[in-house]
Amino acid sequence: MTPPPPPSFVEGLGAFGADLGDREVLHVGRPNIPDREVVLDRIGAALDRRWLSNDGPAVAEFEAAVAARLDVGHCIAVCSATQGLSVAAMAMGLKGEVLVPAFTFVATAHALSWLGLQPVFCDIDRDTHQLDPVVAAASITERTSAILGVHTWGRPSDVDALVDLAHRHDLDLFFDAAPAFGASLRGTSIGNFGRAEVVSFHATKIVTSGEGGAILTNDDDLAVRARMIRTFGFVDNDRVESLGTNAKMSELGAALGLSSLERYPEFRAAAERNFRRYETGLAGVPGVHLVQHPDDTEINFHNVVVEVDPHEADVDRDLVLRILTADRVLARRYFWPGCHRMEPYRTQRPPTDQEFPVTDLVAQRVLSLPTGSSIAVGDVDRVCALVAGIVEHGAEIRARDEREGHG
Ligand code: T4K
Repeated sequence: MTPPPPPSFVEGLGAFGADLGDREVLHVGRPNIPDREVVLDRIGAALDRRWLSNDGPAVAEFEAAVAARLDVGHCIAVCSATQGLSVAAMAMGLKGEVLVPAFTFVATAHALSWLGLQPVFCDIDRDTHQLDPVVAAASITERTSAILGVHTWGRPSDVDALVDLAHRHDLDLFFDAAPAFGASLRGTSIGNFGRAEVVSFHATKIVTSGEGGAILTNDDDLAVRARMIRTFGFVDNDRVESLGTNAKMSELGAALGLSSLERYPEFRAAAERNFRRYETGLAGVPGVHLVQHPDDTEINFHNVVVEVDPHEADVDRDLVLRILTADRVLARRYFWPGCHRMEPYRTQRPPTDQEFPVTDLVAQRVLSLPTGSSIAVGDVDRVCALVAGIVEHGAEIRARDEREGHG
């Protein structure tokens, strides 16, 4: 008896009912896990000390280690980058409107709104996906107090143009550097631009404290105010000198963060290895373009993002996403549909179809792919083969998708 022919590429897809067996689920944000013994030793030491928060030694050590690695004057560890952005904005005394890119994680805008500041969304640059300084310049009003640039995808934003713009209009400038730990521009590390920058140490970031972040600044006064606001406005045991919040990092978070930081070179190497593998694996796939980084920048390679051009690829991003997801490749369409189209912003100020042409286009096309130290080169090859197959068999997949009522 002749064996049955192997299933075609399309028949072998989970989306069309193929049995995937025990095929592994691939995540975009699987945490990089440092040496377990090292983490547990540090946690054990914190338990032994009976000191779990409030200016403990692990947080102090973590702050010093981050400041040293990034060559920045002050590091103020916080419980999340979102809280860090709010604390930094309050410490800077911002009022009124703050310019931000429409294409960012919604936390960038929420961190401002939480303080009663008005985020004013600006469109982005077509090539870099970063805040477009020309659009930002045109968005300045009498109420504008600051620009909040974002180092989207961990790539440094157009720092020079934003510094110049802020200077010319006497505005404050700070950066949401949530995904950009370890990135640099012409040899200067992230953390040293604007009045302050805020990185994230969330579980999905290259260096992690579980939840967490840090305010980085070379401004001594700002650092003092940020520390005070982070801890309810206290300046000593019983003296409150300002409005504040609780944005502290715990000793347990710092224990993980310190252990994670020590492994940064290996985590970065794994991320770069995967990035290069994606680069090769997707090179010949029509309409699938890997987002690169400017030549004068260094990045941590922890974000692998492609644009799917539906005209060249003959399939759109959402169909690629659906097929990948059904095949247990949990890619993500960050930051769809753009902050301007999310609540509460779309109700506060309904956007027209003409205002954010680049954000609207990019938000329809980008896809973040799995990477990190848990993703092996074989996993990257699996994702690349899937993406290539989806594009190659695009017409058949679209037809079948429509027939089965998903299209
Ligand atoms: N500004 C920007 C530009 C940002 O990108 C972010 C955060 C912020 C500000 C705010 O930073 P934080 O306040 O968070 O410090 C994730 C992260 O929660 C968020 O930190 C990140 N950006 C954003 C882009 O992505 P989700 O909603 O995608 O997370 P979730 O739970 O869907 O996880 C993503 C994938 O990772 C899933 O496949 C599950 C997997 N995963 C996740 C966690 C948490 C794991 O395998 N293990 C885990 O522990 O937001």
